Amino acid sequence: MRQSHQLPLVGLLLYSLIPSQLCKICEVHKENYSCLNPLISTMINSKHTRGIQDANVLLSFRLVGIQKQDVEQQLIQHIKDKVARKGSDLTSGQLALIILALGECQNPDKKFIDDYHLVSQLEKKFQEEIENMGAHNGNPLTNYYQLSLDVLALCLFNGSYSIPKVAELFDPENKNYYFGGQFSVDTGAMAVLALTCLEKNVTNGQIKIDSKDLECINNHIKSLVKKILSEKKENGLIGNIFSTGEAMQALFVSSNYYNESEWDCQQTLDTVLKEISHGTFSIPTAAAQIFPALIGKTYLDVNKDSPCSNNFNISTCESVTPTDSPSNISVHYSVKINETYSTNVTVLNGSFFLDVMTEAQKINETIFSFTMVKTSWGPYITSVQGLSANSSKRTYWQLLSEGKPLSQGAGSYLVHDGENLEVRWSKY
Ligand code: CBY
Repeated sequence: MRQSHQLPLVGLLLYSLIPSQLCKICEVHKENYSCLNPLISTMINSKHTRGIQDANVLLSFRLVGIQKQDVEQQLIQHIKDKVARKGSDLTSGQLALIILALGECQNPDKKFIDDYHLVSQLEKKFQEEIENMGAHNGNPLTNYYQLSLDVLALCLFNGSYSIPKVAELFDPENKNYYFGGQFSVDTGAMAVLALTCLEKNVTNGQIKIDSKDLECINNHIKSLVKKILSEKKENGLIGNIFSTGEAMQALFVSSNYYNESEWDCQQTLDTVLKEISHGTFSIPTAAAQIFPALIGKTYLDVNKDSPCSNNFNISTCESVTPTDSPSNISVHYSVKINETYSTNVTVLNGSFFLDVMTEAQKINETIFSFTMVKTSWGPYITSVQGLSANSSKRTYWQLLSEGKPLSQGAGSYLVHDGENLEVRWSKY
């Protein structure tokens, strides 16, 4: 009895031996905020597709302090409608994002979180993820990126969850951090944010935790940070351009786990700014996910009790639409299961991967038929030739060009004349 009472104290003591958070944050200076205008335009002009992207955008608006009443009200309304219409169909991570977005800073939408019992719904969905792992060879219903979002939201909004279970699940060697053997920086970064939230709640006395679990969580963070840093590229990006924002957030909150010499934050920032000027963040979710880190914010700054800020004076810039010459291009398209089925497809210059798939389907409805669902990143291909992706079996349709996996989805990858495109039945 006495001993179990001492355990949390030992944990606290252990934690206090770790050097205090140095908070190494590099950020875009106020006078250069105009470099961020393309991101704001993408988010504002997002035409509000009523998808989960609205939650990503609202969270980003509130976290960085963009107050644009009309846009914000629309986003909030869409999110609320979505919860009311298909609350129980939402995936765990979607619900977690909605809680983070509606609950950030002092606003009247908190009542909605309570009225719809969103936090207890999330507790239930998180539990279902864990149960699915038990029944399906360690595979969650969704993925570890979403499980991390779940833990983060439960941690920030005082939900309940089992800490020893979280410590066990988030072991950095767990296969769910990897897709086809490749460490997923997005996933690792989100896990670092979630685990750091737990760690912070221990230090500020909000939760009590067994010293063994705390040590375990500290070790997980340390090892995940190492894996994230080992995905740093020569130009400073971490993973790829779309994971870099979240990796930056993870590195901001974990600066006592690595040396200053291990990461040149300014170089990363400069490369991201260059990509912004090239129009790389044309998807609202992409813009929303990169933005917080650029002004030194992280998802751990989500705080239901702090006043909402206003940092940006918005001059809505119209987005530039590239002028496409109306010429045709021709590409080679293949579907690979065991056999490979191929065809040549002619599409307009400026077409996306999805347009090629649609054209191929017109050529042969049986061989090239496909289905898709809308996600916050655009269309996700769920089946080809009637063969469906399945999370519990870790199967999916991978998109490739010249034999290399793409880092964009079917709705945003621009195809080129003479290119060899492929959708391949794969395991991750
Ligand atoms: N979000 C999620 O649940 C998604 C989490 C995520 C890690 C996500 C990337 C990162 C993020 N920031 O949102 C993710 N992708 C996952 C988990 C997955 C797997 C989805 C299945 C599951 N169990 O949930 C899976 C199958 C491994 C996967 N991604 C596949 C693909 C390919 C999709 C092809 C198709 N069938 O349509 C594709 C195109 C890779 C390929 N070459 O086949 C792909 N993903 C890409 C490119 C991406 C990036 C999108 C970038 C872009 N500009 O479009 C990504 C940001 C993301 C979305 N995937 Co996945 C990763 C990156 O490049 N940094 C939570 C929810 C609430 O929104």
